[in-house]
Parts: sequence; structure tokens; C-alpha cells
Amino acid sequence: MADVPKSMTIIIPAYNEADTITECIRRVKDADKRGLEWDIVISDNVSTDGTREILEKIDDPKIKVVLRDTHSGKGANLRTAIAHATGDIIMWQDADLEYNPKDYEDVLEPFFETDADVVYGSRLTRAKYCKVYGAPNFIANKVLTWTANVLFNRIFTDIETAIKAFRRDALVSLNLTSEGFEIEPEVTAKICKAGYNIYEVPISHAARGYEEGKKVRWWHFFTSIWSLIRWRVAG
Ligand SMILES: Nc1nc2c(ncn2[C@@H]2O[C@H](COP(=O)(O)OP(=O)(O)OP(=O)(O)O)[C@@H](O)[C@H]2O)c(=O)[nH]1
Ligand SMILES: [Mg+2]
Repeated sequence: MADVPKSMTIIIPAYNEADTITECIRRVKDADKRGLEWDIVISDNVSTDGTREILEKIDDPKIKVVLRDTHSGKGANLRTAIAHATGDIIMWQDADLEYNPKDYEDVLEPFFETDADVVYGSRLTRAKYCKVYGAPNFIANKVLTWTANVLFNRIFTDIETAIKAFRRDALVSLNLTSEGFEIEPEVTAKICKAGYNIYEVPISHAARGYEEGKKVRWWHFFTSIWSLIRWRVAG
């Protein structure tokens, strides 16, 4: 088994989440982290709704704020945050309130009990509370997950989850390159191809609608399918 982790960096890629970022940070700070030393890295992708101004005011030794110069997609924003993360475990956390940091305790468990290199928090097992929402997103997430399962011979239940935790060396070894939402398929493809030990645990989910700031659009389904195929055939 790999070394027991001692520290964790929670990375929060933020873009136009002024309504939720403060509460998100509070929840991340309060979460049970199984005794790990922890810090937070927040990367702002040139937000225009006041998120950046909120982040600029943060004065907390546990929080590092990185302000990007140019706007790009979520993948680029995540990669910026990863470059500043130093913990043994790197936890991905969205800046909205769909995912609850109270689930970290469960998501971290495999790193202490098993040979896990990567743990995905799955929204789609419905084993913990989940807001009941419309069909399109659910079906898109299912189809994307099953496409990945067929292409990479793994049985995931939710590859698009934004709660993903990695041993730092495993994540860095992947050399992620995606600029946008295609980073989720890319990371899934690469951890499978690299043969890392992957675990899933059920997490809760409070889905939001477009009027609440949701950013994923229908066409990201197609760019994500393409990303899975691309990384399947890549050398
Ligand atoms: N578009 C965009 N989103 C970003 C960026 N950086 C972080 N994000 C975050 O990525 C998340 C986008 O996902 P959402 O629009 O909430 O949708 P989702 O939760 O991925 O979608 P479902 O899988 O359908 O639940 C939000 O939390 C954004 O704040 C960025 O640079 N661009
Ligand atoms: Mg979200």
C-alpha cells in the first residue's frame, strides 16, 4: 500500500460564483478532513460578477488565491489550481453549492483503508441525498459514464462528478491538457490507461438550474464524448 497521506489541498476553480463562493469556502473549512493538514487553493478565471473582488479580500494563511490573467475554460482553471497544490491528496471542489464538503470524510476513507490512488464521489448511486431534477442532465451523465465504461473497461457510476480526489503524484503524472469541461473525460481516460487504483464512494448532490448559475450546456455532452474517444485512441 502507498504511504498514508498526511496533507490535503482542496482546489476550487471559480468562475462567476459570487452568490456561493463565500459559503462554499466556509463549508470547505468546516469539513471533517480525517485529521489531514489542509490548505485551499482557489483559482479565479477572470470572473465578472464580483467573485474576483470577494477573493481579492481574502486574508487567510490557509487559503491561496490565484487570479488568472486571461479567461479560459474550467479545464485551464483547474490546471492553474493544480499547479499550486502541494498536499499529498488533491481534492477537486466546485465553487457552487451542488457538492457538499461534508462528504470529504467518506471520499477520503479509501486513501486510509485501501490501495486507492484516485477516489470519485459519485452523485448517481443515490445512496445519499440528491435533489430530484430533470431528465436531460441525468441521461447525459449516464451515457457519458457508460461510454467511458465501454471504452476503458471499468464500471464507473459517474465520471462527470466534480468531487474527485487524487494522490498528488498520480494527478501530476497525467499531464492534463484540456481547456474546458473536457477535462473530466480526459482525467478519467488517463487514470484508466495509467492503471491507477480507482475507487468510488456515494456522495450527496443538490443540483441547480440555469437560473442559479449552471454553466454546463448541451453541446458539452458532444465535446465530452469526443474527448473520451480521443483519449482512448491517443498513444
Ligand atoms: N464555465 C466555467 N466553469 C468553471 C470554471 N472554473 C470553475 N468552474 C466551475 O465549474 C462548475 C460548472 O459546472 P456547473 O455549471 O455547476 O454544472 P455541473 O455541476 O458541472 O454539471 P452537472 O454535471 O450537470 O451537475 C461551476 O461550479 C463553476 O464555478 C471556468 O473557468 N469556466
Ligand atoms: Mg455545479
